[in-house]
Amino acid sequence: MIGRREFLRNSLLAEVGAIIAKKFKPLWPSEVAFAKSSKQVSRPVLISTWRQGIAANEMGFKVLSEGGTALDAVEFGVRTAEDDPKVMSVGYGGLPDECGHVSLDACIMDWNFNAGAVAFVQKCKNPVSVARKVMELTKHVFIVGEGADRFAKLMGFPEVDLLTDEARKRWLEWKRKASPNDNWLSPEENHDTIAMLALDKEGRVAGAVTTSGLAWKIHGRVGDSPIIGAGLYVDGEVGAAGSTGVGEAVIRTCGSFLVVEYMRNGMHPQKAVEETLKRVLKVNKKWIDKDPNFQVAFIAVNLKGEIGAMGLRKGFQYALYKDGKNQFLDAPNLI
Ligand code: SD4
Repeated sequence: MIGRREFLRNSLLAEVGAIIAKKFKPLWPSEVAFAKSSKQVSRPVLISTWRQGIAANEMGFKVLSEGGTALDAVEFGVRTAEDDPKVMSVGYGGLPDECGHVSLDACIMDWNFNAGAVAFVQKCKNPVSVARKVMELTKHVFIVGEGADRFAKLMGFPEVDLLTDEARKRWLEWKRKASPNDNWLSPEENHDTIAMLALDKEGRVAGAVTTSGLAWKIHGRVGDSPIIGAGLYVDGEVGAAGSTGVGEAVIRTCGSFLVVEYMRNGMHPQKAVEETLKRVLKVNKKWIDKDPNFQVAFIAVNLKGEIGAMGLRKGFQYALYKDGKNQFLDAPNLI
């Protein structure tokens, strides 16, 4: 008998196969030139935030092995977290806002500046795939709220109640304990957003981010995760970056865009994430100093397959698939 996880994985893979068959596009001439000219590279590379990144990378690697692109790899990689109710900051089973409503944010971007995003999705458990539909089937980049749910329904995504019994129980506990001094955040409940970057064998780079956002947030709040330039940025000539942590701090600094710009100017991805975190610290110092749990972290990859990963504070972990190994690693911290 096959287990639930295996079943989910198999059905995802069947869907991936169908999508790859339909959507696979040949490389642009410049991409072919790049693929031929770069010898000192390690590809493919998959890098994802937090523990659920392991399953995401595994799925991403399967997708690549079956002929998918970096874009397919990140979409179907992060869907493993969206579908898993035990991951309580992403997708189905995510923790709700202060009113007990779960709302999801996601975005996706490819190596040709195509991008799609959705925010405040309340009825669909795979916002990353809705974001890809926005990117591929509309003239827009970002659709939010009721409009995003309506668009998802039109695209054939089933309507789902995203609040699980476990998430509701946690919300009721939080409400019982909430005090006027509560900063509404707690470290365990807010560090599960998945950002995933992929560099495929051919040198195409892509990224995706998906989250239920900060637990107990004000109804209607949207963080950095679905914002192109903040939670994610991809430039096919340079590389990609994605973030996790307190989204407000990342929005204030256009964090992922800044990482990519530093890489464009010649920085190694590790140096680029470090310099960006220094900027995050400078800009957000008054909030960071007050809260010992205030965390922001970035991951990055360049076209050579070099990677960067760092947290503002100790504790950021990520999954890295490189040179045939999928490893769960501790990232260094800035402060
Ligand atoms: C947000 N950046 O909504 C997200 C939360 C997060 O790990 O990343 N948690 O602000």
